[in-house]
Amino acid sequence: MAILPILKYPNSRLREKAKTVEVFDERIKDIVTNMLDTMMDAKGIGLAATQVDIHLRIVVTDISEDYSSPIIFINPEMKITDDTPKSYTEGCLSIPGIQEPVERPTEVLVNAFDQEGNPFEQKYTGLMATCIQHEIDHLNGKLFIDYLSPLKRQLIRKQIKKNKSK
Ligand code: GNR
Ligand code: NI
Repeated sequence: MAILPILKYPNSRLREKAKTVEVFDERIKDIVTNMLDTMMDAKGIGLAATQVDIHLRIVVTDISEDYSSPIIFINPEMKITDDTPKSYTEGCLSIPGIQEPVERPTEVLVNAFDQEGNPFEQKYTGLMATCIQHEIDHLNGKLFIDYLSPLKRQLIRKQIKKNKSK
């Protein structure tokens, strides 16, 4: 059990593309446990392995109030089942202090494996649809601020620099 350090923007490792998990062994279970601990410690609703500098296609989420409903996604694949744009104010543990609205498809169908290597398929709407799209983006080296206008991104970069120096 361990709390792992979370990479912070603009660390270039957040831009790496994570690799497919090929073998479901104890090492993967350990990573999942440590990611759940790290997510809870940071009070997040999701965490991608990329954010803890592990470049494997592993995501953990828990949108419940009391962290009683974790969902583990290994090698997640996503299909958009309703592309109506839905706006949600997003934040990211790798970009602390920044919250901005982002539009994403309303409904997605996700295929993934759990930590035992069992496949599952589930449709998501609402906060969970936003969350899983945000997490799969991390596995592909993409951040929510990439969806904002260049002007807004520049303002955020300046804000982060300013916060760093104080
Ligand atoms: O904790 C998180 N909250 C959140 C809120 C709105 C949209 C997405 C998220 S995910 C974020 C945790 C995180 O950075 N996961 O990568
Ligand atoms: Ni994030």
